[in-house]
Amino acid sequence: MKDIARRFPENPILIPNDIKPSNYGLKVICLLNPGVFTFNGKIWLLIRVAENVTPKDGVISFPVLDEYGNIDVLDIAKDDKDLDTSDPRVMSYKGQDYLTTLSHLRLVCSEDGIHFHEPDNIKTMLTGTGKAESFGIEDCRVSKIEDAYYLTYTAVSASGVGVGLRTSKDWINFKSFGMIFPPHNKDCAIFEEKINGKFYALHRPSSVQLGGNYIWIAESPDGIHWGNHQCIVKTRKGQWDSARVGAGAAPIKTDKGWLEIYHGANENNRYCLGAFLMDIDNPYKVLSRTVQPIMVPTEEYELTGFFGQVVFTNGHVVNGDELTIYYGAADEFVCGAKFSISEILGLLE
Ligand code: MAN
Repeated sequence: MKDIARRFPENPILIPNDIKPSNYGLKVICLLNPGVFTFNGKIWLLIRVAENVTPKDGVISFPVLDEYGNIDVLDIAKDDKDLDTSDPRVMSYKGQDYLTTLSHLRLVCSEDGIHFHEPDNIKTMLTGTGKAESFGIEDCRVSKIEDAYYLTYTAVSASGVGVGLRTSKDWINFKSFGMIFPPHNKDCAIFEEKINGKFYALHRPSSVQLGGNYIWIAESPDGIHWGNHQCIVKTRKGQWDSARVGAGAAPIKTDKGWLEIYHGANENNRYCLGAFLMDIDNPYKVLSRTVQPIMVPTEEYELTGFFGQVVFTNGHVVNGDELTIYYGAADEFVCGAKFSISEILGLLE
């Protein structure tokens, strides 16, 4: 299978040990799926930090935020017959699903795009707040529209998985707009330009019965209230993206149209990346899509980890023809890879 990614030789560029836990008694289990943006002449990652309490013998601990933002821990014996441990990411106990880690978002910055550090003079941690985020916040896309950054992230709680929105102009003050796409929904990326005066966003509602895990598009007068939802990209039977598809970061403006890098997974939960192209004036119209993936998990750090066989991106930097994606590998490490945009455009069919 053709893989056209040029991976950083330094990969993984961040591993769980590189980041201090958010609180005493917690352990960073995974660093993954960073949102990416440029600000003050630097490249920034808004990383998903997934934590748990220090492991205890014989039990699995589920950390959850209470209404004051404090962490409550539910301990369940590993051999409890009501506990289903088949997925290391989410487990069900007596009919209720719990996440095995609690995620928050952390800012790191870099001068060269390879070596990242936590700055000391700004607020670097964004945590779940309120009932809809009690199981944490994850996989943030950062879109810069005019002078504001729009943060769209997965908000998780016992009531479901939806998309939360916060905005900031200076990364010190944040405005929260609550949940903009209710459950079940994730993978929301807002276009970085208005088209004919309207905001556009890709998002991924899911249906367990009729329908599936497909990419949808919506429009909005203000970036907060969304309507005219339409399904534009579906899973493909028997292919690498047969089980679910979801948008990566904000679409890239090219002279051929809006180019979107997306993830697709098959029935074996192998996550690869592909691309599709939307019409420049009417992004509801998909012009073409790659048949083969443009990136496949092949390296040791992509094949083995918290959840193996995963490359997942929700952030990138564009510099002329060069696209640098940052991605989560095996749901545990942060990595980088470069692509040529014209090469990706050449693979669209
Ligand atoms: C899936 C995985 C997890 C994530 C949950 C909730 O199970 O992507 O990593 O925590 O969904 O979003």
